[in-house]
Amino acid sequence: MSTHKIRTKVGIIGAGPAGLFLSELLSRQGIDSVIIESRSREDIEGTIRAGVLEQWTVDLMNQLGVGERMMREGHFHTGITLRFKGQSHHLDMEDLTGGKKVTVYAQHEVIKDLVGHRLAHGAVIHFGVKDVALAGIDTDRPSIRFAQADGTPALLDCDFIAGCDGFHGPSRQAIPLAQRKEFQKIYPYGWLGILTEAPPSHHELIYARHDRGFALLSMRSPEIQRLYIQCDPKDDIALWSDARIWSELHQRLETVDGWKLTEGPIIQKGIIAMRSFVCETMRHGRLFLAGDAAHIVPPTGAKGLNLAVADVLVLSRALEKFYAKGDTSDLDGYAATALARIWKGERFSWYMTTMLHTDDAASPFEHRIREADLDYVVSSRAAATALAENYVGLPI
Ligand code: RFL
Ligand code: PHB
Repeated sequence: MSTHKIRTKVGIIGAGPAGLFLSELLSRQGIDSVIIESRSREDIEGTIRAGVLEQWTVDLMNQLGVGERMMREGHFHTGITLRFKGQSHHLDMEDLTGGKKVTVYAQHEVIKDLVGHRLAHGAVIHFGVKDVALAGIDTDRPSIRFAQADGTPALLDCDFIAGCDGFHGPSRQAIPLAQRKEFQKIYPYGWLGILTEAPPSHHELIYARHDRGFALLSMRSPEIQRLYIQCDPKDDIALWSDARIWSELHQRLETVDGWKLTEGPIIQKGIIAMRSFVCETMRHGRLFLAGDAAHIVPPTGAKGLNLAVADVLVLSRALEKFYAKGDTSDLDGYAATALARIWKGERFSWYMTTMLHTDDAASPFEHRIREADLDYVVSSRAAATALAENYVGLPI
């Protein structure tokens, strides 16, 4: 079978939030790109992941003309509730941050909006590709070999490669191990997440710390709730019957007089492990890593998707400068610029995770410190403001 040869300026590996936003941002500047994605369109548009968008991510979607459905179907909250020691505390993010809101709009809906918009504007996205291999990243003519969905071998020849292929993709692995500077923390917690056909039990998100473990109440629509409970990351989902899940959710969330959790059929459930990870080597020759390919956060701070979009905003501006003026300075500074914000997202996600989860291995002293942290946030405007400005998104 003869090889299908394709030429573009930026070869993007991965059609997650990072890859799709990058392709959209580049097209605005007349910079052509091609996306290759290992999964099918149906698969990426149906995978349940993130829920919370930072204010500037919402603004960016609107600026790019892909925010219309989000503005109609998203949930816009003024704040969040922290629940612990039998009490609820509302953090008014809008008040604390000068008007920024908490937007709940599912990641797969963002993906649908971006894929639809990109394809309607003539973008090339190869879905269902296999055997992706990067070559020549140390040269000024890098390329990506892959097999198209029908098996035809293809060679994508480009000026730059954007590795937007998530934590398990091949891009980061293409950088020699000896040259990668990586940092990692594995947590002893997992999250069991469910979707349930029941109207939201509360009009905003509730983050609950409880002796039995953390619980989070979120939502997807007026008919669907998204709920999470802390579990052992090695737990088998088969051991979690619906009755056991509801029992834990009731115990961890119904700690405030008169508040009731609404139940409904569970339509999806799964367990995820939690890690913090940063590969500071976000650039190697003509390969640039963005999003989960370069860094992972535990989901407690609702940061991962937003960090991915921030990376590609920085990268798109640097590429724009290169194509407009031949100036490589922002490409050279890409990792440093992106990392300054990424580490703050890592810190915040670690802080929220540590403060809200129960850890059997932690000492009684550490437990008291976590409780003091929560008490501080709900009793000091300065502490609440620090949490709020991180939650709604630090400046880019
Ligand atoms: P993605 O979304 O993983 O996309 C990578 C894409 O690359 C494809 N791929 C390949 N393509 C071609 N060739 C290969 N060899 C490939 N290998 C992989 C994959 O199929 C995929 O389509 O990475 P990206 O774009 O960097 O985006 C990152 C976000 O998806 C992630 O950080 C968030 O989902 C994290 N996250 C949250 N982030 C938020 O900002 N707010 C939240 O509220 C939030 N909640 C969450 C979350 C993640 C969760 N899970 C399931 C991990 C809640 C949960 C439960
Ligand atoms: C979600 O709705 O999926 C969600 C909300 C808040 C988080 C994480 C996930 O911190």
